[in-house]
Amino acid sequence: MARHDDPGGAETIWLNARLATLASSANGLGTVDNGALAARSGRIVFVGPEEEVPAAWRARARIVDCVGRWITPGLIDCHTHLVYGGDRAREFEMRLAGATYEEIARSGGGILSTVRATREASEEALLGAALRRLDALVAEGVTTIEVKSGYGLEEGTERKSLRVARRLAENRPVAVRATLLAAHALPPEFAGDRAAYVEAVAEQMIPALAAEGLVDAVDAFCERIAFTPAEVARVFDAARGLGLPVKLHADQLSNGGGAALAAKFGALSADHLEYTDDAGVVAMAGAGVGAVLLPGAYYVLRERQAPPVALLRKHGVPIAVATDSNPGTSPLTSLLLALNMAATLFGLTVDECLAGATRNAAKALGVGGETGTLEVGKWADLAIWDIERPAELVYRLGFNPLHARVWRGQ
Ligand code: DI6
Ligand code: FE
Repeated sequence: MARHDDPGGAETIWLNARLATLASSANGLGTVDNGALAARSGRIVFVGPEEEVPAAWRARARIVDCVGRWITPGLIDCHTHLVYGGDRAREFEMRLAGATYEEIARSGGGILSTVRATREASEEALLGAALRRLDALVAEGVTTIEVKSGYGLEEGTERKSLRVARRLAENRPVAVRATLLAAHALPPEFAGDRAAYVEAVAEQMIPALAAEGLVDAVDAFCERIAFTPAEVARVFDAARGLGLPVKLHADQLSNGGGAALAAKFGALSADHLEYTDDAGVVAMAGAGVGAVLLPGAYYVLRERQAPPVALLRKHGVPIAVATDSNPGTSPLTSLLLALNMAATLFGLTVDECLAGATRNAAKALGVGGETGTLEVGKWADLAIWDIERPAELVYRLGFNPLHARVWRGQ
């Protein structure tokens, strides 16, 4: 178990805790029954059995008695579209009346209706709406979140959305990874000229927004109703040329070869994957691409084909779970509910769900060296839970057992 004989000691020590470290070297959740965790300067400096905490540290640190509560890594929601204008409640009613998601999208609703609302909204209005959604996630112990643009589809609104993503981190104690998803849908101005939009994304938007420091990764939606593999490849070439990592909405509604495409570009993750086949999973495994499962969208769209969990396990692909929080297919702001859905609808185990919202989610964002497990050297991002056993985090619906959240040791 990780110990640390650092003479610098600790600022805060959490004692009398049960730990689920999620360390990859450990089995299962990496549990420690009579555990303690210590932090200094926002980093974990000790994690392990309580009796191994250096006595000299205890004398000087702030002590928090956890009274037997469980500590997990702070949760990570590694796939959200949190910044958008308006809502799609009317479309929800249309789908209840029988319209399909693809029909609504093809008739100018869907993503494009949110694009109109997002273009019209002020930056302040977008920030205010996104903060309300973020607060729901933070209240469940989320300490890192990914936020995609993709409801602007022109440079100004993509910039506005990414700026809001950055400002979320200034307004709340949470780490935000901002992802440019300009290749989310074809904007109406380019309806007759797909190639010109793809060129504008690759040649103008990615370089300009990256130069402004607004882009941590580039994403695309590879689908019949969105972009072809060749179009995505053009976008990814531009991103990789600037040294930006990529990720992909892959094989959500049909098998379009998205998983293999993500593998070809060494993507951080391929997300959704309902229709991914064996060859796609093998390609992901070979290229070290993580899987991000999004059961909220599967549930809302009443999909019938679950992602190939058995294949992902067989080939050792790390599985993450996220909310996909977005106004159309996953108006979900509970990562705990996403975990329950991943277990109930996709058959993930409790251990897989918890790894999926911590260690593997960090990997899917390229921040696995910094957060996602309780290990010495990582950020002291913690969730402290009023539960008797970790399965409670997955099994309940609509109940939040968070006792406290710690971000960077605070
Ligand atoms: N896949 C999704 O499920 C969302 N985006 C995507 O690429 C849907 C976004 C929306 O309908 O607004
Ligand atoms: Fe998405």
